[in-house]
Amino acid sequence: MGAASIVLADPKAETLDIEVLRQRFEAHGQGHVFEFWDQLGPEARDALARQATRLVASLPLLIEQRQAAVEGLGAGSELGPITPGEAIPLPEHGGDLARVDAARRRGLDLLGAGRVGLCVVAGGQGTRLGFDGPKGAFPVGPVSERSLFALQAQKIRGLCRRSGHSIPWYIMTSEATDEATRAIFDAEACFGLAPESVRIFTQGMLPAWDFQGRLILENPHRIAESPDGHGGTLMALDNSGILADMEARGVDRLFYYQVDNPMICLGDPVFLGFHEEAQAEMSCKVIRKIDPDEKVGVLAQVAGSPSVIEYTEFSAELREARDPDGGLVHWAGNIGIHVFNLDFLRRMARESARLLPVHASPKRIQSMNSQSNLRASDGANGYKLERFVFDALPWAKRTCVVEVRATEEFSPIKNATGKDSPESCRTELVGCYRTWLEAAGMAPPPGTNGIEIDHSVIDSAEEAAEKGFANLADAGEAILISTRPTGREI
Ligand code: UD2
Repeated sequence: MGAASIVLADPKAETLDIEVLRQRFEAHGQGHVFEFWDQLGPEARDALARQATRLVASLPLLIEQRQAAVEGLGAGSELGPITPGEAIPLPEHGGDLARVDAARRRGLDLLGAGRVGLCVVAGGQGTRLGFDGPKGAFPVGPVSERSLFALQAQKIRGLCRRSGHSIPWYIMTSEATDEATRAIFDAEACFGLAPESVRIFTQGMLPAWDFQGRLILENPHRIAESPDGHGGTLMALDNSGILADMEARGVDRLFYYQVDNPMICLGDPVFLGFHEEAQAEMSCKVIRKIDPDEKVGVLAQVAGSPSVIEYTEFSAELREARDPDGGLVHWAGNIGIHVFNLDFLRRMARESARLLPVHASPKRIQSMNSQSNLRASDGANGYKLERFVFDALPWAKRTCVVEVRATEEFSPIKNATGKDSPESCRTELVGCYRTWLEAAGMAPPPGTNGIEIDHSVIDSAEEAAEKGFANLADAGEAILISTRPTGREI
């Protein structure tokens, strides 16, 4: 890639002169973004000049990366030799229980030393779910309808109690979700967490392009942009001062996860412990894929390095390949849960614009001439670009991949109905709570159609047993049972 010397524009930099901007955009075939300049008023001119100033330095790199992304669409097999990923297996797949115990102890030590922070990526717009608001506000509690954010905050309160530390929670938003997310955290008083340990920060944006490789004008004074993908976390953590905040707190491990999975084992000590044992810079949790069409990226060795290939970019031939036992050859599904070392985050923050590729997805983008450029096959009029955080994996000096059970840790809310929907997710949550209660000798009464457990009090079957409640009534608000008809099947 010939653009190693490119430095991203400083957002606080002075606005460049319009003639300088015009020349530099024209030099890259993008002069059309100033087509309406003469008709714009002072405010609109200022807005466009500021946006153009922010984008200009990264234009050559983006043009190069966009081209590579478009050429690479659906071309997973051209990445280099692809072999199955290597992971620390679950005990039922040959893993060693004693090693799991040792990892758990190591992870608990890290948590107990206050060295772990949590980062949730919550900048996505949840288009498939069709929810009007940040996905973190989606009501998921099977009885109380508490939100994804509220449920995660309970888990964090439990984690803080067990580790004896106030664990920082970093929440990444995008332009689309920032204001509403901040309002929710204000209204909910940070869900009972210490406000100084909750930090909301915002990811960057990337410009959208038409099929001819031209920037799209959303209106006469704005170039269309969209959130830069969760790969943008790496830059945003630094730009927003979160890395400095981690350092100031003595936090040097970041547990990263996606907002939409209420089954997440937050701050999982076993995962943290395996990461430490491997002296890894970045780690990744995977589940065993059963169905080749499951919408999770695949962890594989690409040209000898651990990498995730997104499901949209993995060829059908590789996706469906089976081993002699009938299992999928590429079985390791990425569930978007990582641990990062602070040093690695610092390195990647500086380099990620160059080192992480962009991925292009055809989309309908608001455009001044969107009607004339619509593609008949899918109604798209251009590409949105994103960077993916898992593309940092090959740049880590050491990595660690750990297999976990989908039934215990993974039930994301993605779609309005069917698989990975609110209904399927609540059903799995209730199933999980029921197991915990039964293991603790507190079987829910007949007719129960909703169970909910306060994770700040009980966060596992073991903890349910340890509490020693004589019966469900003893647990008070910590265990909610519903026998009311809810109109939902659970
Ligand atoms: C993601 C993974 C997929 C698998 C799956 C598991 C990608 C590209 N693919 O698929 O491999 O792990 O999740 O659930 O991630 N987000 C932002 N900013 C953005 C874009 C997304 O914060 O600009 C967040 C979003 O809020 C969510 C997470 O990233 O928490 C994943 O985004 P998604 O739900 O669009 O990803 P999906 O389901 O295509």
